[in-house]
Amino acid sequence: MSRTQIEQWVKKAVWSQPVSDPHTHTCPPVFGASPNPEGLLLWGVDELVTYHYLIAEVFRAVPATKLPYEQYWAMSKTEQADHIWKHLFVERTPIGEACRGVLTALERLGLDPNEKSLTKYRKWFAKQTPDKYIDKVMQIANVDLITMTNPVFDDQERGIWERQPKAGGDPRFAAVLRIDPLLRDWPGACANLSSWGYEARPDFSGKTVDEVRRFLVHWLDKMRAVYVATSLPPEFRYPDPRNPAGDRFIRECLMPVLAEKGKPWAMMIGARLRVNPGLREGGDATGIADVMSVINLCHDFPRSKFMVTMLARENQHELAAAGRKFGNLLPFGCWWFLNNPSLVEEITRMRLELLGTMFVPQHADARVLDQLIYKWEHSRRVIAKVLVDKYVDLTLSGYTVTAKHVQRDVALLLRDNYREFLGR
Ligand code: FIX
Ligand code: ZN
Repeated sequence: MSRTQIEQWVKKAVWSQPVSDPHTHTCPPVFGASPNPEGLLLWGVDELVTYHYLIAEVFRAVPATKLPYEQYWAMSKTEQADHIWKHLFVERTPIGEACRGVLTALERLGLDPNEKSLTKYRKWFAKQTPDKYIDKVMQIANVDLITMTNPVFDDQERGIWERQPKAGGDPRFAAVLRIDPLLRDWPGACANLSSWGYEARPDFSGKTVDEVRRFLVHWLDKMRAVYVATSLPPEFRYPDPRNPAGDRFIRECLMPVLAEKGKPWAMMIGARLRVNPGLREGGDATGIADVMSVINLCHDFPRSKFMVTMLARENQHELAAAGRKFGNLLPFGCWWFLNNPSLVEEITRMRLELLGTMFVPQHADARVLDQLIYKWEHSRRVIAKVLVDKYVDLTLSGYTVTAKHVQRDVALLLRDNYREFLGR
């Protein structure tokens, strides 16, 4: 079995396999679409170029001492995009991953990524319509399912679900009940719940447990959510004697509801929010979190399912090792600051060696629809490279690798492991 033959099989399998994307921040046009400032569907070149990763980067090129944050935020979206294009794509080489991604997306859409201004791109995008453009992006990216992030505590998001009966009806998308405040700000979350007619009290008195469960069930059913997700700080611990309310919420509300519904909890651990508030969504940082807390949850709730992605590179090996101990733990994706070729390669290679094909290597985490094109192009390239090496290693042990093995494995990694874990 030659390396060249294996490379051909892997290339064919990885690029032809439709991906079911486990985590994005995009949504169908019924949620409103840019350039409507109220629109939750972000798409097109001005959104691509003003991605919060690039906002953070442009403030390295033109520091806030020269261009105060508020002055940037007072600019129009077009002016912001022109500013970023000038400083990161024209006056500097767009060699970073977030810049390179924009170029890949433009190029795969049939546009020349070497323009010195955004004018031509804007003319092209002005001819697109959101709904058809979603199909185009999914076709280019070869994505067959886009999993959303639906933060129910966000007034705009909740309002759409309450006003739009069709909010969850687009078969291209799957909803996710995102409930961060319940674990990041329990008292505030209880105040919200009370204002929505749920008798929830921070001290768990009265009918709090039943009412929080009722809230979770209501929104899981309304959204037909495929899982519940939370972003958690590096300090998250389970159990946590310093946060008895968090422990009680997990034990008495979240776990029973998810067990009843047979749905996973996606824990996204390690995001330290707004370390630089001036950057707004781009102002978050990463921190080393506690894998033992994940182990405790997998051990204490053996019938529950935990999808876990962690933000610190330092947590990845321990998380993969924990995955060897618990079949109800599914490591997924190379999240955020890890979604760079060098780290995707390191993490995917390690996961294949520790977990075989029993994990989910990537999620796009796209905030702008068009990013699906580059996030999956760049990830497929790295996943293919690692798979070739591992199959060659296998042949050196005398195993006969076939095209069928490769196709089956790639389907597991890019679609079936995720869908099976959801029970779909
Ligand atoms: O919590 C999350 O889902 C994070 O992915 C986002 O909050 C973050 O801003 C992001 O989009 C990172 O890529
Ligand atoms: Zn995300």
